[in-house]
Amino acid sequence: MNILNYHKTKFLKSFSKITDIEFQDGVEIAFIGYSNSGKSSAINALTNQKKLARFSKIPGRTQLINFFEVVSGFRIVDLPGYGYAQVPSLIKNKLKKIIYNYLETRRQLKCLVLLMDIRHPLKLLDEKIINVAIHNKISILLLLSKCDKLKINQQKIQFYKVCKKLNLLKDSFQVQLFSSSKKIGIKELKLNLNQWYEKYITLKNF
Ligand SMILES: Nc1nc2c(ncn2[C@@H]2O[C@H](COP(=O)(O)OP(=O)(O)OP(=O)(O)O)[C@@H](O)[C@H]2O)c(=O)[nH]1
Ligand SMILES: [Mg+2]
Repeated sequence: MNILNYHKTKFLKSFSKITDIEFQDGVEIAFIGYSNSGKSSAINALTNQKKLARFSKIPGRTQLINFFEVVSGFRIVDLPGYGYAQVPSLIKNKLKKIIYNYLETRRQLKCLVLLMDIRHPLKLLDEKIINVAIHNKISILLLLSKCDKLKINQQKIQFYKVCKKLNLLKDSFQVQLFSSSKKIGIKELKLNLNQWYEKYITLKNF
């Protein structure tokens, strides 16, 4: 297996409009989820860099589509979060449009890493995103984020609850526990990303 050095990931550029994105070759994996679910922190944990993706206690921190390059032709994308009540509705609608536009039109997007706070998984907008991804044939990995906030037995209960609910969607998803602050699930995340990368390299899909 081709081992990727995630710690060598570099920031490329940010865009506010899909049509402005200048990267055409290669494939992308995007981190998506409710605002404050821990997307930017997860990218920092994955790459073992403290400030690669900007994170914040204030929800709505990420308002652009941020591109990072793991290796030539393989990018990680940090998307703005959706659905936070305290973000003004004008901005919320703008962000929503950017996210859906990106999901529906970006042919380089092959996989989504969907982060859901383990205490509130599969909320309405998460289910909508899952359906859009299924419709557009984008693979999904679900991370139950901030799992350090729950005791181990509670983590298991949440994990099985999510798996059971997902079974009803009759599609196969991978689900894993994740914590950026306690470094839980990072090895598994890397393995999953490696597999996707290998798959697209082998298919010479770009
Ligand atoms: N306890 C705990 N807190 C976390 C974890 N990951 C992120 N946080 C905290 O959650 C808050 C939001 O993290 P971000 O990474 O900025 O979240 P985001 O999903 O990128 O947010 P937006 O950019 O607003 O969409 C920050 O205060 C982080 O420190 C985690 O694994 N455990
Ligand atoms: Mg963010």
